[in-house]
Amino acid sequence: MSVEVERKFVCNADTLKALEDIGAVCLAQREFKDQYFDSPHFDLTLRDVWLRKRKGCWELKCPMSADKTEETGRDQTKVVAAALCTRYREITDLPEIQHRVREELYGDGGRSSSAEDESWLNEMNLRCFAEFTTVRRSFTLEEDGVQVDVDQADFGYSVGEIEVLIPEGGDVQSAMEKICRTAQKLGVASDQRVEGKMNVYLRRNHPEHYAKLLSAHVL
Ligand code: V4E
Repeated sequence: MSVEVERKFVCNADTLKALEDIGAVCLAQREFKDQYFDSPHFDLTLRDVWLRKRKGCWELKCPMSADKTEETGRDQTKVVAAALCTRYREITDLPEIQHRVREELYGDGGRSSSAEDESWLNEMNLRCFAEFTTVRRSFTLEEDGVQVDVDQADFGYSVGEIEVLIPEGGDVQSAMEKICRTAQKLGVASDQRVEGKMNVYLRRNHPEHYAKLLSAHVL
């Protein structure tokens, strides 16, 4: 299991040029469809748990709370950097995903089914509530392990992400510092939190649920 530490930024016409200027190398451009699933009462997303299918593979993102390795103290720069970075555990092993989802919904892990068999979705009353396609350009930077994605979603929203993947229990503080340095080099180090694709999608397509997620401080 890995932890994704990530900061979003606003993309504009200058973003690709700025990436080139700081020596970012384009790894790939690809297109993928995301389908997000939840129960009828949105029990997963209200707990900040995000179940999705991308290119035929299941992925679960669960929040990772700030831990004691993140020593922000009174250093205002670190406090802001920590507030702007999200940290989520990413689970891609299907039996583990099913176990976690069952735990979230029913408080018990239960049995798991095979990858081909999607009856578990019906069993847990999970339905697709969001579906959109993204064109993503991915860049890598010389700085160890920093990836920058520039996303264009098919509902007319574009956003950038600076991300570092670390192993579970890895150094979150150092990941956030790398992200911060990259944001500064790119000229996108605003102290405003930038909305992800899902925020915008939900505000437009599920305004009631969006309002609940805001009230629950998930978004
Ligand atoms: C974690 C999360 C959601 C699930 C989608 O996560 P996101 O990182 O936005 O996905 P994507 O496709 O852009 O990147 P990838 O997974 O390919 O790296 S939807 C909302 N959240 C929570 C969340 C939040 N509270 N604040 C911000 C800025 N982003 C996400």
